[in-house]
Amino acid sequence: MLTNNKNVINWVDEMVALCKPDNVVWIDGSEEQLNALREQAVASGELEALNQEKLPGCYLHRTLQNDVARVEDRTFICSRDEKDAGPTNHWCDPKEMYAKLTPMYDGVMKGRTMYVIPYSMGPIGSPLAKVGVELTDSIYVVLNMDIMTRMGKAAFENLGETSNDFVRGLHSKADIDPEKRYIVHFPEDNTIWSINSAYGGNVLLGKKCFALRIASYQGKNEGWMAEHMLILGIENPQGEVTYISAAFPSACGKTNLAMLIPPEVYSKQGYKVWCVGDDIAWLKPGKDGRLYAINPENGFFGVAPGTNAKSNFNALESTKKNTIFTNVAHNLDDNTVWWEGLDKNPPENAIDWLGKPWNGKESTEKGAHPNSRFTAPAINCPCISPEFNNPEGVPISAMIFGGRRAKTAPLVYQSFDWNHGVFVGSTMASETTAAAAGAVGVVRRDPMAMLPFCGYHMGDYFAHWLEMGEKLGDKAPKIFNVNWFRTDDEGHFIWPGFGDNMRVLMWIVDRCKGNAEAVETAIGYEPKAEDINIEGLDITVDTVKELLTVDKELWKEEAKGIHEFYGKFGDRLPEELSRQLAALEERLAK
Ligand code: OXD
Ligand code: MN
Repeated sequence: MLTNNKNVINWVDEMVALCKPDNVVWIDGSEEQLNALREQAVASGELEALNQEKLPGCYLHRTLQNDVARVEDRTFICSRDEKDAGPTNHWCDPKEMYAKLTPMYDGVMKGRTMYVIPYSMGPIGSPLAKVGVELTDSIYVVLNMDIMTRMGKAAFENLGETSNDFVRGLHSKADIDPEKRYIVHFPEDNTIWSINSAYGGNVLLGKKCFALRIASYQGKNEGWMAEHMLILGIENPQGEVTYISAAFPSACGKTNLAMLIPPEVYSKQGYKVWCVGDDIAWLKPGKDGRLYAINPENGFFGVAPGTNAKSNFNALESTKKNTIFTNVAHNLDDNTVWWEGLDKNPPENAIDWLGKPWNGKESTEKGAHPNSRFTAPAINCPCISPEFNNPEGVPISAMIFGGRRAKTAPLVYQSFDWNHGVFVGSTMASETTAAAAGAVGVVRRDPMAMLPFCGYHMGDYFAHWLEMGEKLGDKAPKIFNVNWFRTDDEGHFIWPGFGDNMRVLMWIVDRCKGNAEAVETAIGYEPKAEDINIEGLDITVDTVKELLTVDKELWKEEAKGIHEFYGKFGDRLPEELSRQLAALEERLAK
C-alpha cells in the first residue's frame, strides 16, 4: 500500500472483495515496476516491442475489432435526479445502475491481477490538480496511464491522509463483450465504472471520464471549468507569450493547431508557438483575477492516420520514443509502424490492425484503423511549453470556438462580449463530411465541443459559463470563432489551414492587445481583410474578403436551427441565451 488514506484503502478493499482478483499490485510508478510490466505484456502478446533502435521504448497493441472507439450510446451519467443529467446525456438511476453492474464485476478478476493506479490530473502540487485512483485488470491501461497522467506514489501526496476528494475509477476488460459494455459516471459519488472494453477513451479513466465528465461537474460546484480545449502560447520576438485555448469538435484538427509550426513570415521575425495541451483544459481564476489554465494530462492520445511531417511534424516527433501505438499497421521489414497518410510508401510486408498479413502496395483495405492512436509523452514534443509543468497554469487571453462549416461561418470573428461569446460557443456546429456514415452536410450542434463530455445538464453548463464571465468581469478572456473549412463552389477548401492558421491567431492576439481594428457585423466583430497577413501565400485580399463574408440568408436559417436546438433545454436554458438569439435575429433583420 502506498498511502495511509483510509478512504482510499477502504474503497480498494471493497472493490477487491467484489472483483476477487488473485493478486493486487499497487503501482508506485517506478521504472523497475513498469519495466517488469512491459516484459510481462510482451511475453503474453498484449504488447509487441518495436525496433528499439528506431523507436526506443515503443510498443504496439491491437484491440479487438469490436472495441476501437468511444461508445457514446453506452456512456451514462447517473445523477440521482434524471433532470440533472439533461437531454444530451444517457441517464440511468444510480441505484439501478449499481445493481445492474455489481453482478458483472462480481468475481470478474478471478485468475487476474488488479492494478491500483494512483494518478494526478495536473502537475503534482498544483492548486488546480486533482487525484484519481483507477483499479484495472489491464497492463495496457497501466502503461498508457503512465504516459497520459502523473502516475504513481507521488500522486497520493496531493491527497494527504484524510481527504476524500479523489475520483474512484473501476475498470475491468471482463470479456470485452460489446453487448455488456458500459462506461458509467456517478458524478455525485466521484465514481466511474467501465466494463467490457479495452480501448483508450473507454478505459483510460483519467481522460474523458474524469478530466471532462466528472471534472465539468466538479468545476460547476467549485467555481472552475473543465473544457475540451487545446492550450497554446504565441511568443513574440520580445519574448512575451499570449496564451489561447480553443475548442473544436473531435476530428477538426485540435492536435494540429496546438502544435502548429509558424509560417516563415513569422518564424523569420522570431515568433514561436508553444503547446501546453492538445485536448483538455482546466481553467480557474487566479490571484490576479485572470483565468488560468492547466493541461491536466501528461501525454497525447492522438489519432495516427493523417499525421505526417507536413500535417503535424511536432506530433510525429513526439511518437519517436516511449510511445504506445494502438491499431496501426506493423511494418515487418524493420519492425516499425505505418498508417494511412504517414507517407506515400506503405510497407509491402506488414500486419494490418486486424492482425492479418497486409501488403500496403496492393491491398485495397486500410492497414491502420481510422481511429488508430499513439499514446506519446508530452515531454517528447519539440514545442512543448516551458510552462507545461507550471502548477499555477498559464493566463488565457483568448478562447476560440470553431467547427467545420462550408459556407455559414466566416474565417474568424470576435464576439461582442463574454455573454455573446457563450452564445457563440453554445451554438457551435459542424457539418458532417463524407468521412462519416450518414448524410453529408447535416449540421450537428456540439456546444463548446462538449456534447459527449459534459457530465451534467447542458443548460446548467451554459449558466455556469455565464457565471464565470460575471466573476471574471473585464479580466475575462476575449471569445472568438474560427472556421478553417470554408469551401468554394467546387467544394475545395479556400483557406490553406495548418501552420497558416497562425495568421488568424495573430489577428486574435492583436485584438487582445488592442492593436487591431475590427468591423462590426451582424454576427460579431470581423477583421478588415487587409489585417489578415497573407504574405507568402498565393491568395489575395479578395479571397480573404470572400472568407469573411456573412450571408444573412444563411444566418437566418442558422438562427432557426438554433431555436430548435435550444428548445431541447426547456426551462434550464439561461434566459440570457434566448436574449442573445433574439438580438442576433434583430441584427440580421436590419
Ligand atoms: C478524443 C476525442 O479522442 O475527442 O480526444 O474523441
Ligand atoms: Mn478530444
